Amino acid sequence: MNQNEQKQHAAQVALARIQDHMTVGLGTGSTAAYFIKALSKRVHEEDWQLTTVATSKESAELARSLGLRVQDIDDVAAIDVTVDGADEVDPNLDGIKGGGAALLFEKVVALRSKKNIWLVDESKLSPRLGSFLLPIEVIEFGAQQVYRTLVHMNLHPRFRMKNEEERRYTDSGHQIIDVDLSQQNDLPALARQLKAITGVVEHGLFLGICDEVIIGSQPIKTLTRP
Ligand code: ABF
Repeated sequence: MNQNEQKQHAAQVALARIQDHMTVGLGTGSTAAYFIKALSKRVHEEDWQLTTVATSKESAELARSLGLRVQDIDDVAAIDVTVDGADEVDPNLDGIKGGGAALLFEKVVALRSKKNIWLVDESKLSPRLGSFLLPIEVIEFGAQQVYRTLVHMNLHPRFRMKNEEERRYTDSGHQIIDVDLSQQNDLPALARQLKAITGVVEHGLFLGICDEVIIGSQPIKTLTRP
């Protein structure tokens, strides 16, 4: 199976985790998009009464275009399960997210969800996080100062660019700085150091958050948090 087939396969399997009347968090990225499409088909087939909370404008627009009910996170009592993609996952179900520049809303939704499921193709699996650059979301004011701090932390930062001239902005109007954590040995400590930098809003280290990874291989493989 190629990557897209694996993503679609994982999305289909994830449907088994969804029931009528649930509130479902919708991730961002191509794998999450496959899930949103599969979910909308199931909702219409079964006439489910189901609410969703999106992690980006992109996912909200896709879900609404497919007839799913999308509510603001502050308008739902709880989120039963959130289904999202990831950029890199290790055997402990820790991961790096934010390749799609949606890490802030993804982490807000994930931390308010009773269960978090990530859908991946086999290319996302790593014995140790660091193959994928770590995205850090920073406010625009003083972004260059944060960049300099990250240089001094030996993280080899680079601004996420939309094109040759323009920087990429998030749904919140923030910027993204991607850093290399391959030389870092204590990721929980790094996560704390990054959050302590004034101007850093959030980072893409999702540690101890994911409950189940569905790998869209044939046959399907799942990893669950012990
Ligand atoms: C999203 O899933 C992002 O955090 C991450 O970048 C993306 C993975 O993208 P894709 O599913 O397109 O491979 O949650």
